Amino acid sequence: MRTIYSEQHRLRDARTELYGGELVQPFEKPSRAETVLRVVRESNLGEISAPEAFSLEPVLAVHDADYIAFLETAWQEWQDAGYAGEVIPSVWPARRMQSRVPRFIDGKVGYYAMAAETSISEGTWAAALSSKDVALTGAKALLEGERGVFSLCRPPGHHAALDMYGGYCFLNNAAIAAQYLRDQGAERVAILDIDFHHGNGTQDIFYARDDVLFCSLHGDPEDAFPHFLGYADETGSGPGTGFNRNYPMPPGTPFKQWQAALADALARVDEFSPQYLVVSLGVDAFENDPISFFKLTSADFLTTGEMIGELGIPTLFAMEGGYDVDEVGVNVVNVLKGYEV
Ligand code: OKP
Ligand code: ZN
Repeated sequence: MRTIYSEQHRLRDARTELYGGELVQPFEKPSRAETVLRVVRESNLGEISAPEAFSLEPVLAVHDADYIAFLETAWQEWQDAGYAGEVIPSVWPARRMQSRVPRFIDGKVGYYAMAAETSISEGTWAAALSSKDVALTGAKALLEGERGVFSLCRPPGHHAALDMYGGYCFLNNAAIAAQYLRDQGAERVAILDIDFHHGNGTQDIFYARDDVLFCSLHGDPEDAFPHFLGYADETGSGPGTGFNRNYPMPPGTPFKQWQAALADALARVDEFSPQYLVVSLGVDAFENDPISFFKLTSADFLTTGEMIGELGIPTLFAMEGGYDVDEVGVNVVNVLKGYEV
């Protein structure tokens, strides 16, 4: 399987993450992608190629134009305000307040952020742009006839909504790729999100649509980030009713239970008969992940890839989460190797 990778991801190297009331080194850091790339190489998965550059058009097909304009200038506006730290929101349009976009950067940041852990830093926008190029180059390879492609995206994307960033995400790479496949002629595209966290951004973008099926396996929002979306009763709206499926699971969930949810989600995908499948490939469901609470082993990721491969649908794997342990590399490659069996 071909891997698409760009060194530009290194431009996303924030100094701070708000965690437990402290500013810590971010969990979502450059070494994650380097680890995955190393194991891709060592395991001879296939050719590694650089992405081609795409315009903003496929981005604006799923994100709000004013949101994109905000991301482009947020770091500069924060500097112009004279702040010494990285961009962190401190105020939100909470219940019964106005939801118009304020002029000053503090107000804008609060308007466009869905969470506060994700600092916007110098280089973040450039890295986010390159990450979407990695995803789109993978999607294009599927259109050209490849059966499976791995887009080693960083920063990740699945928490980025129509007009919100957070959860380490700025542009929704999987959603951008899925929409691009639609715009290039595919009638139906399915997105399967196996990252430990609910893909609230992807759900948000396609919630009212019946042409993109979204299925997500994740930690129950009662207990896990993003807390305010991802319940099982969120099934879609209007024409999209029935085209959104959430599988929230409790702390300690072992593979057997997770696998049953995966089998159900794959049956939905199969029934939908999409031309393409996009997998939001996070491996933070791993038992030793530092910020998650499922109990998958490295071998379980191989089984996961095999199950996805049995569908026989051309598939784009877009990298999402998976943190701080060496096994991030092996777990990702196991999914991809399992798929290829
Ligand atoms: C991004 B991705 C835990 C706080 C969680 C944000 C997690 C973002 C995950 N105390 N912080 O989906 O892997
Ligand atoms: Zn995650």
